[in-house]
Amino acid sequence: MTNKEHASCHRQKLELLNLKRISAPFQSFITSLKLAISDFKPHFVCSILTIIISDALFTPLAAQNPIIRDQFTADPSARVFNNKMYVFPSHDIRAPQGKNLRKDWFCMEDYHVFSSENLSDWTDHGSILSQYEPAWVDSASYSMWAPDCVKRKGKYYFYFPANTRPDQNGRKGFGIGVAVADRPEGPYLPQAEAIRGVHGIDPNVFIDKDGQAYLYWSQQHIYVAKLKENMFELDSEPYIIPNLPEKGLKEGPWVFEREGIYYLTFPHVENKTERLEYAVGKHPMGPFTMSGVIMDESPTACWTNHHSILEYQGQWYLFYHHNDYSPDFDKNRSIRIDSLFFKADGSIQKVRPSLRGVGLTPANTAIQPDRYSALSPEGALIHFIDKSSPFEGWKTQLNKPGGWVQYNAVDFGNKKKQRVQIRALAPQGGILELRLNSPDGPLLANLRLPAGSDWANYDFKTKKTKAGKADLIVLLRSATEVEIDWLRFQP
Ligand code: FUB
Repeated sequence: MTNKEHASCHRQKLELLNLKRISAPFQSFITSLKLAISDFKPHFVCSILTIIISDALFTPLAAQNPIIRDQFTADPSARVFNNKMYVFPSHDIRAPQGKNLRKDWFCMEDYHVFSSENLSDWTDHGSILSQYEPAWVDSASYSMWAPDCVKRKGKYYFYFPANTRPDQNGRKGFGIGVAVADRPEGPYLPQAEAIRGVHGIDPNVFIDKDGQAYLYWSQQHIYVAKLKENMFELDSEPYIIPNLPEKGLKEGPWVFEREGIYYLTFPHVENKTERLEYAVGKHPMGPFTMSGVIMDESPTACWTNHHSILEYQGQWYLFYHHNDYSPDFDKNRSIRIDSLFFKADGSIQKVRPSLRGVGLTPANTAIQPDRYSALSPEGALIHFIDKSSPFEGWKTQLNKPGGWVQYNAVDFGNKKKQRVQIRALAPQGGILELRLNSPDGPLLANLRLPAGSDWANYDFKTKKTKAGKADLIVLLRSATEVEIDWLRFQP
């Protein structure tokens, strides 16, 4: 092996060993490979490494917002268990008739759990717990608010708030209970009683490096207490975390640690609605110092925001919610993901809420331009496909020549995509151009849509344009209006 070959092999080895976005089954393979490196001949190792690097070793992580598209979801507590992303959200529903429930308030009967390996395709594992199961819950209250779940010694502990049954004095209020399972998907068995000494909502559990677990929750203030080894009982008196904003509601604590800094993050109403803020400290119980805003108030006035922050395959993510499918009623929410970045000093860069979501979207999946990253100032609008049936999703309406929509970060791969399919509606026919990176960027395809009074799928040939990884622009060239549901490229 020459020096040059050796250097290149060494570089490949380093790249490989430092790669973080490696799919789960490959992680154990790579560990074995690391062990084997000293035993095998360098040429042999190098060829294996080359094959691995160039092949399907990465799990492409991508998501368009909102991520769950067939039901309302809110208050996302995201966790990585066994190399897979799980989300434990609240499950908003419309208040059922005849139950004496407020029509203008939160209504939650049960919890579902969702999992995904690529952040795009989510499996709904169904209902894991309902208000009818835990003995201590008022089963007519529809108050299964924001939960959390942690893994400890092979068991999964699901923490949830709910209205308690009235006590001997008729007193009710929010308690926090625990249900236990052997798998993240359940079945979960609830404890008969709520955790003693805890009154409030929005439980969050953080397990420190030394194995000590802490329970955080909110009730006007943000509280913390140590949890006993059994994870059901407090091991210290509830403690109100001081030095947080005094004015305005605080709730939804989420604590994590990164490089020795403990981040206490929470929604807080500084002005009119909730924004996500954070404080940092050197210990899970503080003291904490207020450090900034993670996400501003919703521009469309969704009153709550509730979030979680975690790292998955080398990237940090913010899970949060917005009332995407219910613009007129902000108690029916939907969960979203956006990427989160730290500055060199450990402070968190503000996250701008997006429809586009995260990651590189593979060109052969249904790209929804209505989950855009930019729109032309005129001639481009987003609407529900059918306002009376929001879960059918949205459409992009291009109604002025030159109007465009940009959907960033599409992965067209190494080989040219020969064809593009589009689902569109063009009552008078119309011409669209697909361009790369900007409205006057390289032309990828010219789509001449025939007149049609209904939605239809059309198939076109693409130009010989090299695309690679690029932003996709869909531009209206004709004077006639075109509506677009999705488009997808094919080899
Ligand atoms: O989902 C009900 C409540 O709204 C949560 O418990 C709060 O954090 C807020 O998101």
